[in-house]
Amino acid sequence: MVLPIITYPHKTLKMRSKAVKQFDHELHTFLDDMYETMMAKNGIGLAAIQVSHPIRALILSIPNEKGDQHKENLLEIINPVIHATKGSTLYQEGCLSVPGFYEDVERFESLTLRYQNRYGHEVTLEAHELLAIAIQHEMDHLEGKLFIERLSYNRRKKFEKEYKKALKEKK
Ligand code: QAP
Ligand code: CO
Repeated sequence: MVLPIITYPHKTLKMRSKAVKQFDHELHTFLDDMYETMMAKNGIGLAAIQVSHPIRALILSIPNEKGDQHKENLLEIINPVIHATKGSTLYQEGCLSVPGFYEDVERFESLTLRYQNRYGHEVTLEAHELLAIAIQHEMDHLEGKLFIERLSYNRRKKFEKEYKKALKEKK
């Protein structure tokens, strides 16, 4: 089932998400719905809060060299904690909850992540490049933070102006 995605400035996006405690059928169905939703909207990452569910779960489907997304490469990341970081990098980010706007954001270049999969099993992951960037973007959602909050004052103003204009034109 494709779920509705909430968009900025929806207040729910500012909520801090709660730890997942039950790795049951209900969670699995929800993760499947998140996947369907992300693919339907042409996303590479989605946090549960973006479909109004304030739990510490996110999914990532990073495209390969050809630009194809394969279900075998789907990551379902629950209760993640970053244990080490290295370097810094700039990448032009977007977000399904901030449609139509893209801007450079500074992130760690690589990181070590510990999380649980859909069965509650502990996983350790070394992430680099786009995967590392996407993890940081999605983990911000768990804290109620959007990438636009990481822009400089001037770029944030540019965003507010462009976004409001786009919202008006949609009506
Ligand atoms: C987060 O973002 C991300 O504005 C995932 O009209 C972004 O999937 C991680 C999207 C950049 C790493 C780098 C955005 C689709 C998708 C839009 C997305 C839009 C349609 C964003
Ligand atoms: Co996002």
